[in-house]
Amino acid sequence: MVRDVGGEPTRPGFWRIGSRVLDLSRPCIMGVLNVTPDSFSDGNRFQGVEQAVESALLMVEEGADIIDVGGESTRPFAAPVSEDEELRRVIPVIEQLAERLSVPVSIDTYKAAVARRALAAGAEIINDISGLAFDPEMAAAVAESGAGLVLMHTRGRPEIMQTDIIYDDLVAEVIDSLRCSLEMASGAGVAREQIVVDPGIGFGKGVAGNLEILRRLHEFVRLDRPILVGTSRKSFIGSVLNRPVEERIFGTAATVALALAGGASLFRVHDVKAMRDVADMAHAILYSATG
Ligand code: PT1
Repeated sequence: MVRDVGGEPTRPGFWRIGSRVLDLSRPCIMGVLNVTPDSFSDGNRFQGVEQAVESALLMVEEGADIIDVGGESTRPFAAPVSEDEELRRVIPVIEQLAERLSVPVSIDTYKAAVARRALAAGAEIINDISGLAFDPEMAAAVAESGAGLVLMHTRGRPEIMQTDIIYDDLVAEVIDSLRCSLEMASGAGVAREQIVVDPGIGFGKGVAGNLEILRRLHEFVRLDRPILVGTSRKSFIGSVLNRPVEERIFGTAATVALALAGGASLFRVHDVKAMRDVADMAHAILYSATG
């Protein structure tokens, strides 16, 4: 069911991903699968692939609708990895997941060459944290494949994005920048139905900025695309609650429930089982038929 929230435009109810259509009338959970060397216990690359696949299968069992595979950390101050190393990390995992999962696989990359190889290996969604800004080939790679596309806002690359977190009007600037990314996508021939937008929580924003985006999330509904948010275990939650990363699950739950109330349809999370329930419960309160 889709209905108006506080007089805002009706939320888009689906997402076209290649030959599939994802139903967004219920909350969509994107499970995070990091395939960086620190994510898995020591051992050879084959063991790493097996562990990654097992953890993806578990997330699907727990209610994930999408598995997001990332081979390069984009958290603040993270150093970039080479294209070859990123490919060595993600391609064997994507090949296995495409074979063994029924849900779509997404590739978290801003490099067009990685995106192309991931799509050939069976990925169906490109999650570009730069909103098409870092690689001029990316828009074409998406257009020619028909893949789903996540356009996220960041200000600058992960190494430097926290060095300038001052904005005149943060929400207006992030919305303008996403509008510009949407235009780049359209210009390259990507259909609007292929695209979801993401304000980029923790990317070139301070604690107050992240909170403001979540408080004013309903304003992003004006972009007329489904909204994805990635708040899971992030440092702004740690700052508010004074909790280390392994104790941010309840803080994350609050962000998921309130982002859903603000119009978000998709949630990129680590704790799939918990956030599946949080999102479904918040959704029932807001959208189930009245008794
Ligand atoms: C996100 C996201 C992402 N986040 C999308 N993709 C990360 N579409 C990776 C911290 O402050 O929100 N949306 N891919 C992870 N990035 C961060 C950023 C991790 C900040 C941690 C922090 O702790």
